[in-house]
Amino acid sequence: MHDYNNYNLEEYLDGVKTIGMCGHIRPDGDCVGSCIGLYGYLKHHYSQIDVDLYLEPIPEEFRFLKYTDEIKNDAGNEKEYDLFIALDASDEERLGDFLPHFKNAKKTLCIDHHISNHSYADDNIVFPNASSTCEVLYTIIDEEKIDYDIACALYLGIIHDSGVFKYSNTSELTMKIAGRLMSKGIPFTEIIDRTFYEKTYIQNQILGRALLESVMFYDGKCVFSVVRKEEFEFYNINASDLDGIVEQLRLTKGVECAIFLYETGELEYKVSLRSKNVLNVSEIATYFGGGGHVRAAGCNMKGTVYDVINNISERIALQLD
Ligand SMILES: [Mn+2]
Repeated sequence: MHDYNNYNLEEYLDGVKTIGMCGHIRPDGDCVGSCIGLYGYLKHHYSQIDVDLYLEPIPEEFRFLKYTDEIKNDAGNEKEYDLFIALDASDEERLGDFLPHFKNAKKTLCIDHHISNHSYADDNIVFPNASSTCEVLYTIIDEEKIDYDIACALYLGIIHDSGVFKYSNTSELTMKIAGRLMSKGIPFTEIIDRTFYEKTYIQNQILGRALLESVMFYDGKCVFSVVRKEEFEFYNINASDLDGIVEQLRLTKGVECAIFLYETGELEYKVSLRSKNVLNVSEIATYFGGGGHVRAAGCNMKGTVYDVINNISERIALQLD
């Protein structure tokens, strides 16, 4: 079933006594799923190895996963791990506070699926065609050793990064793996509803507002919306409450590219880009110092909203015209 790689995690664990691991800053479903999946796998089947998992605080809805209360939110003292594993992080900077542990380690391994990943670790298992890091992880571990808890974590990551199996990164293999994970008896309906679709009342309100104030441009081929600092304060929300807005914008009929910005500082924005069929948004995000996937990418940009949209539009025009 592992038709795209021959890697085996086992090979990297030879003689290893201590492992540190982490995902990227602002952990999402695939980041948490892959980290918890691998952590559980190592804890369960390699009990002779000391493993520390570092992550920034994770969204509440992922806390049902086993082992989430063992996550270390603080980098703590300097340590020298035999092996440090970075998951779902396209570059070193995305390791945030935990980068020193990565740099200090005797050996490093990166497991990822971002097309913009430039192989920054000693060993890199990076498959841009995989739906998710969880999918890549599944293919390098021993299928029989995946228990219920690990299956829940991997399934969660796959559904989040594939948009519940609808994004173009979803393959036959993705579905086969999901099927195998389902065979472990996981509550898949609940995982999808509770972690992917469910929104709080406030999240629905901010989504509604972002849609109401969205602006179409480029003959209706593009749409953008923005959430400003004042709105963060007014609704008492944080960035994770904005998940799903850009996807709803992308679904607008006739739109090829959706752009969603939220203000992170004075004239500073976090930019999310989504495309439907032709536009390579990873190329655009990378141009502005970010990264991501062909149909979903992001970057940070400075200037007025007008400047930001203008600059992005120029890059879009280069591809579409
Ligand atoms: Mn991912």
